[in-house]
Amino acid sequence: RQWETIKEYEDIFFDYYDGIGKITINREQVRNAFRPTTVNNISDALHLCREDNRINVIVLTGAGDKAFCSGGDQNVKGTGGYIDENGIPRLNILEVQKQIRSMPKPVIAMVNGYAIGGGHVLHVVCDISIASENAIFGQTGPKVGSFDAGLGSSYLASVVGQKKAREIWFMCRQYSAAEALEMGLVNKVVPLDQLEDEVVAWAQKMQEHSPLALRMLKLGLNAELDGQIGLQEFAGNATLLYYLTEEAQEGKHAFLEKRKPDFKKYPKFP
Ligand code: 2NE
Repeated sequence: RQWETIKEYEDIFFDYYDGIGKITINREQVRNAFRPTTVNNISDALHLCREDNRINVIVLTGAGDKAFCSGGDQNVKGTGGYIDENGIPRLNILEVQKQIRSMPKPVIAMVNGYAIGGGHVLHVVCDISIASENAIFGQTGPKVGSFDAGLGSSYLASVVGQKKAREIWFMCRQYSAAEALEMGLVNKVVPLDQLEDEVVAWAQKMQEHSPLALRMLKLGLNAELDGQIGLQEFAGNATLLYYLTEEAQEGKHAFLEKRKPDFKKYPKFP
């Protein structure tokens, strides 16, 4: 499979193949932990994925065969967050979580090893998680002086249920891929050497389907959980669909032509 580089970054690879934009965290020496540079790189690549018409599905993964992502890089954790090159503490991984959630295209986590701490949250917020048999899942926050009580807890509870979400956070245990599948935390588990083939097959299947339908479904599934912000995202997309109608065009034309709009001629559906 010939992946083509979309853009070069310091901490990630960003590649394209057959409608898929693949973001790979490339910090194997720290089990693909993220530092502020990594987060900025992912955020920029996600922005490009949103804008690029060739890209229909996004895949997020980690380099090598040991880790998807081990969360925040503890080497640069300071007072108030993870310290960037200017000495400013940041928690901007939360922005990346929001970008994934509001991305109007499916995002698949290709979990190729440890998904731990903030790395676990990253796969949780993706739409689909496909894991290799060696993948290991878990939160460590309360053990290392951190927590994600946002999507990392509330959305996790929507995925695996309240009791299990509390267990995952309170006990800080590690779970095998088989256990993750059992609790509905991942969609499928395959041998590591088949992981990318499986993910590409899922991405190709999704691309056979209507992108607008997938987009509205994702937003609807989010909206139920996201309160007024979920409604805002959903309504924004309803506006997009409305703007595609002649009825909406009539309002604009009437204004520009300084006449009364005639909305009566458009069909009303029961
Ligand atoms: C991931 C895990 C379980 C892997 O274990 P293992 O035995 O396969 O590898 P090892 O030896 O622990 O790690 C290999 C190298 O990677 C570094 C290690 O320090 C080690 O370095 P060397 O000794 O070879 O020099 N490494 C691994 N994870 C790192 C990390 N996150 N930061 C910096 N260096 C790391 C095991 O390594 C592990 O448990 N890692 C720590 C997981 C963790 O606690 N992550 C932070 C959670 S908090 C968070 O992510 C967060 C949040 O809660 C809220 C907002 C934002 C972030």
